[in-house]
Amino acid sequence: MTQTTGTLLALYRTMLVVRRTEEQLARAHQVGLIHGACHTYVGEEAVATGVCANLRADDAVFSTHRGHGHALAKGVSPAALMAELFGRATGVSRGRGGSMHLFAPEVGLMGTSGIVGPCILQAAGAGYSFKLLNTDRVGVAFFGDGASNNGAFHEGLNMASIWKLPTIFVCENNLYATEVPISQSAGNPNVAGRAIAYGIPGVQVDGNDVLKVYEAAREAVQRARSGGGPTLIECRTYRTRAHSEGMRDAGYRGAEEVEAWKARDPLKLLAAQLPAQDIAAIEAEVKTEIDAAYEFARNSPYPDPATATTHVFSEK
Ligand SMILES: Cc1ncc(C[n+]2csc(CCOP(=O)(O)OP(=O)(O)O)c2C)c(N)n1
Ligand SMILES: [Mg+2]
Repeated sequence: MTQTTGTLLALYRTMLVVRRTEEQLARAHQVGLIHGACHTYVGEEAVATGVCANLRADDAVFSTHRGHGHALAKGVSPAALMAELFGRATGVSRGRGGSMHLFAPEVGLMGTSGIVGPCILQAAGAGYSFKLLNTDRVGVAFFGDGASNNGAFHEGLNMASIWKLPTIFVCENNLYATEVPISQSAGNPNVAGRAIAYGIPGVQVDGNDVLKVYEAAREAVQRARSGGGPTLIECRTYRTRAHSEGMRDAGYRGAEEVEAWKARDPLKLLAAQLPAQDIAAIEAEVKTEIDAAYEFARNSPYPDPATATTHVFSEK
């Protein structure tokens, strides 16, 4: 299906917001503004962008340790994301969560998590709830190739299958779990092919081609909303920075492999199909937005120590 130039430009803009935000976060990590781990999504932007472009704010996304791109594509602002990583009161989780505890129910971001795997079950649970409530909302899990070897994958896909849940399982297969290649960790590295075992549709797409992701997600979302049950989408992609900022990025993959994937950068691939002046205008707009987000985050206050025990328990 051919998409309009407007759709392509909107997809490009979202990918660029994710890219520029991550680059700014990486610099901020280097100068000590971010405490704790910071797993960037550089190179994988097409996945969150292509999937979330098909979602509404009342659809629920459950994410991972590498969740900044999911948060941004689902509607969290770069300013609220950066402030959160800087530990500021204006952050999306009021500065208390950091990179791996981003939570914005108002836009359907139901949490990033440092625990690899449970997001698969949470998305199945959301699908179960949406079905019981008789809505057409969908639950989406983003997870890595590493998570696909976790027990949660089996339980989540099986339950979603037997109960025909409106859940979409998006595996971001970037070929490595930290430094372990999927060829060494999976008896069957064809993740999409495992869908057969659960009796659900499974599709493998080029995860660096945002249009391929967009179209696969569109079909899956339509199926889920209309009562057709879950889908597994495997997106073949690659992270071009280290597993986490500050970690070494050598010894487990070669420079030629990284360069080959950089040549298939998702932004470059889409830009090649769009007018250069439109791309330049989006670049300028996004630069202004990210610069302002950084200033906002850097100048925001830390939470008041007197409030350290608020938001710990539910307050009626
Ligand atoms: C249950 C659990 N086991 C192990 C870890 C340690 N760990 C953190 S990230 C990671 C790799 C995850 O790989 P993958 O799912 O492919 O995601 P990617 O980092 O490639 O995006 C591991 C093993 C963890 N956080 N949680
Ligand atoms: Mg991985």
